Amino acid sequence: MENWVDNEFLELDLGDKRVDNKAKKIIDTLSKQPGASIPKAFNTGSEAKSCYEFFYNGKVTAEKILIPHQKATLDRIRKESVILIPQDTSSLNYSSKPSIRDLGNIGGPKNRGLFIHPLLGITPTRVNLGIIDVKIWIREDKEKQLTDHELYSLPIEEKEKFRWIEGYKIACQVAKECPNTQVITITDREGDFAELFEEVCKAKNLGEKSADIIVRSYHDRKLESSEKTNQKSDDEKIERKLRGKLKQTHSLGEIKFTIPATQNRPKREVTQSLKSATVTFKKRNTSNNVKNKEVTVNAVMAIEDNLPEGEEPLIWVFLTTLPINTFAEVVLIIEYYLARWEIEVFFKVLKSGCEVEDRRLKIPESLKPLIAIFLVVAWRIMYAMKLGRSCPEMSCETIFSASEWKSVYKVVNKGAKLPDRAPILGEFMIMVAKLGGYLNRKNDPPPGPKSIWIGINRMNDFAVAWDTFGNEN
Ligand SMILES: [Mn+2]
Repeated sequence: MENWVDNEFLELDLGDKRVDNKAKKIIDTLSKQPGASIPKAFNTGSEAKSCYEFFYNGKVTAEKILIPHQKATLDRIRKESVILIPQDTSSLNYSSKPSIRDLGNIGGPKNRGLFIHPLLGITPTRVNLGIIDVKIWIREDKEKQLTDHELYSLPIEEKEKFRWIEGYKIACQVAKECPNTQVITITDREGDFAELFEEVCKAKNLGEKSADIIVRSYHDRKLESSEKTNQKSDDEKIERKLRGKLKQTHSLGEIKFTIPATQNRPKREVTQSLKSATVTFKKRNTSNNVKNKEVTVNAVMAIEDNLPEGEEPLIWVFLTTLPINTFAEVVLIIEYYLARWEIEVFFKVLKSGCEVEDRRLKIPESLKPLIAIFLVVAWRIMYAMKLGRSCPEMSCETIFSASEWKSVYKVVNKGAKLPDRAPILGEFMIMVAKLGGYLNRKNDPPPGPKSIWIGINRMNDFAVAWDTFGNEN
């Protein structure tokens, strides 16, 4: 593969072939130097100017840029038997760029910026296959004028948290378009609200292929009681809440792991018992005529026993549509939830690696397509990094061009003769990471995204030099 951009953006359609080609050149250039400013990433002033014109022309949107990548992502997902779709919100802070107009509040009195809510496709072995969808929005200032009660009374479609429901619906769409793939969307505690579970139960009752879900629980919800008795003992009252009910179920087995030391506590060995139950939420009291639907879901608890004196027990609770009958099934739910971490890595690559908050296009309509490009660039960095680990035997030429691998090989190996064949990806990613400061000592963990994105930036300079000054074997 000489150039990944041509493949990934094969079906790009911005309404004019010349604009499409310009877009691909811009994506290619920015992906080679993810952290560089536009003037620095382009060789000449006129190229940089042409890049700005592209973003200011008013016809390029984030949606149109992402369509071909989303299609390519779905093609990658179709080959998997299970795909995890973490969704999460992050704010992009442009408070230090007063030249950007029309941004919105992002929390905190003076912070201005916008929000992104991406859905990623992650394999259970944690390879990021791409961006399934992203919502980019600016919080309207009128929201600040609503009272808390008015905000509470808005229909769910008008609340910002509706994005989680939209995300679930998109995951269901993926499930339909990938008939042989089990689709599981994952949210942190922000996804724990009744309307989302109502939507999930509705989709599950339709009998069509739909997405499964894992939500980290936030509320200790009241439950419908199964038997009606007149007298309530204390035990029954406990059982009517989610956590109480889970605590009273028998343990399916134990998991053990080590949590690292923090400033306030030493590192410790944790043993958690795993418990599970199927629960029905007590019907909500809703204002305005919202119909209250029955919600029955599976719940899982991992609870620490045998605590050292004075320690808070480590408890995780998850709500899910996945089966919870056996120890193995419950362990799998926890493992899937932990893979949600990849979306946090993604935000870090986007902000620290691509420096997306340092961009200063003057209007959001121009900033959004640039953000869309960096979403794909950030994915690309994670994809290359993880492919190096999960497919180490694959030739690095499937990802990198000849001038890229040859120049890096020469630099890292201090001018050694080039091999006849391109190195395998696992070895090559170590070379790229070494350019980014990775030391590769015996007990070092595998290289992380930071050494990879710095390495990719440097690799670009070497590849340009390779093409410019010629080379001898
Ligand atoms: Mn979150």
